[in-house]
Amino acid sequence: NPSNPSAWFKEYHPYPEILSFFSNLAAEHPSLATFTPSIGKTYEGRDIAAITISAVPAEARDALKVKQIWWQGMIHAREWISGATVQFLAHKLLTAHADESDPDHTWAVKVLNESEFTIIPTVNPDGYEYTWSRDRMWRKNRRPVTGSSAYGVDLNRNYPDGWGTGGASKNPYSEAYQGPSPLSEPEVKVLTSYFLSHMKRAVLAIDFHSYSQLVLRPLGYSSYPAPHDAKLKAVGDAARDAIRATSGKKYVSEREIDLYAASGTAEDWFYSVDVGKKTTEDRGGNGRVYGFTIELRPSANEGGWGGDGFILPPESIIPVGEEIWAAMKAVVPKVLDD
Ligand code: ING
Ligand code: ZN
Repeated sequence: NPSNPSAWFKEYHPYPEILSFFSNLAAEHPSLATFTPSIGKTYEGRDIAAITISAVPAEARDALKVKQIWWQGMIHAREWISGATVQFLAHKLLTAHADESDPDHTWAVKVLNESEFTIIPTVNPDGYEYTWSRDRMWRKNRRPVTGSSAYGVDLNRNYPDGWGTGGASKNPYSEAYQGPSPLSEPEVKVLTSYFLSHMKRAVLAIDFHSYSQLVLRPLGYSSYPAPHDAKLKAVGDAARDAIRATSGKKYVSEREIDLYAASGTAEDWFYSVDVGKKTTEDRGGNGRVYGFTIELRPSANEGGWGGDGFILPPESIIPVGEEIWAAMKAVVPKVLDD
């Protein structure tokens, strides 16, 4: 329950509880938040939800050219901290706005007067539910692959930009299976359609993952330098520095391809450079949506190779939330003022 955050953020929650959390959160802040219980359905028929937050009346946002920011969590089922973090961010944004004694009140008022946040709590609810019921280490969605007894496509390899150009697998059993074709997965189709129709003034989109403590910027599918790399780097470095100043945790800010090549990712789709034409496609009305992937705690060393890093103790939810909130306070004004 959002009105008792210290209890809520003490543990991770199954999908139906996350939906009620966001629904209740919006109900507690009716002048700022709108909860959309379903923007479309997953393979198994679950609803993918969204919450939109702004202090500008909805009907005035177009005329006022209010800039838009997108946060998504849980594209990968086992990365539970990514879901908890977007819950924390949404809750913090609303409570800071509502509470005049909150140290971030002035900041929240200013930012919500100028912009609109859309948050996708759980991109991959089928996979997430599966991590509760069957296999805590599941990553992909749960669609049975035609012509194979394998299940699941890596949704972060199924976006259309650069799809199938390496750093993704054609093997349906692989954890990084790209799917039979770009946008073959209902979840990716729902998310991209919604983004294209509702995010025409987007300036920033962040896909939260775990783990390794990284702030990754485009591109992932090509070493072609992003046309806005200087700006992207400044934004990513600001996130890194804010985290360090808040919790002391070291995150690395780098280009995705310098970590490893990956194609068909959300981050590249948000930014959307057509490498062949070396241009940025108009994805948000202004052609420069800054796309980022943030890999949360623990560090690669702490997480090790056995997958334990995905099992981040719930005591870390609030500290991670606070360091990422600090990162957002650094990053959001940078993209709004650009
Ligand atoms: N890591 C990301 C993955 O999808 C990543 C890393 C992000 C690669 C963005 C490419 C683009 O493989 C995790 N932990 O999922
Ligand atoms: Zn991931």
